[in-house]
Amino acid sequence: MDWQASPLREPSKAVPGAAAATLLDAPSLAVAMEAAAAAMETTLDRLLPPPAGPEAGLYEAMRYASLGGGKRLRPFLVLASAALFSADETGARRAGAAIEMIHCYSLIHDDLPCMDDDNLRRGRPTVHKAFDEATAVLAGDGLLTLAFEVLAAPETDADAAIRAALVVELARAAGAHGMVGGQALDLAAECRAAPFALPEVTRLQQWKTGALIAAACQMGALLGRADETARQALKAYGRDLGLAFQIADDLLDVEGETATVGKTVGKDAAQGKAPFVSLLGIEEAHCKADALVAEAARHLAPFGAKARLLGELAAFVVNRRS
Ligand code: GRG
Repeated sequence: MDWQASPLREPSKAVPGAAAATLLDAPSLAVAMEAAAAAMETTLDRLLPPPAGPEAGLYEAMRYASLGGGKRLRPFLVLASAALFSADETGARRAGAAIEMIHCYSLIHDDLPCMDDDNLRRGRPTVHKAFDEATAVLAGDGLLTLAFEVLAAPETDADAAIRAALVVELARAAGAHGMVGGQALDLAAECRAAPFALPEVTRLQQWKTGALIAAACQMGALLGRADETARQALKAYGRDLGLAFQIADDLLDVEGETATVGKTVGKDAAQGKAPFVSLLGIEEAHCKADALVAEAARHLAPFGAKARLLGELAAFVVNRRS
């Protein structure tokens, strides 16, 4: 197909390290996140199939779900982690786009009537509302598989062993012992008479949302050929960040407003979800999220000033309003 011939096969034109240094030099986290989001929009636009042919509805739905919205948190983590090691920016963008595709697929499927049955996502009708259920399922499937095609292409990294490691990292984080497993635990929790206790809830959330966030940091480290010590430090940072993110998400469901958050709030709490808030209470949940942010920042110490943005991102994640 033509669209594959160019975006997926295009040779890297980036000067290794050049743009990566620009991201770390951004005057503020907001500027850096905006730049990363703009880069991601362009990369996703080029990697996603243009709507054409009798199957155009599928491609439109994949593009609708992936373009023009979201904080692009996971790609930002790939780009900022890769930049710590001055990794080639083209590879980091492609890896960032791949993880965002997985994230967008999970949102499409999570919103389906057989899962959370939501009408609003990123301030717009969910994919099954804007299209139909079958198209939404297929759009999620299409994004899931395209993500791995992008990672496995030589343009992502010249070294096949690195590409294979990226594929394994993302597959583990997204699969049955990661995001999909976490979603299954979430569904199982709904059918139980007794609610999950804190250790079970923590494992559920580490799998459901934490795994992908941690994988984003690891993918940056892989692209940057980070040594074991640096990889472990980023792993610990990603783990704490992922959990802090989920606690903040629970708090947003209780404290946020639908118009700002861009999805229906209050629903989880009404259904006995928002588990961290249910188990800890609002005040304790805030304290736990703040403690995790401080811990996440401590793991970045070996990287010095270069990790400033990642430290600020942890604080952003718990203070965000959407
Ligand atoms: C259905 C396979 C499958 C998995 C679903 C991650 C997940 C598992 C569902 C997402 C549902 C959800 C709202 C989870 C809470 C945490 C979360 C992932 C919030 C959305 O992530 P943000 O805030 O969203 O990064 P944006 O829109 O900014 O990208």
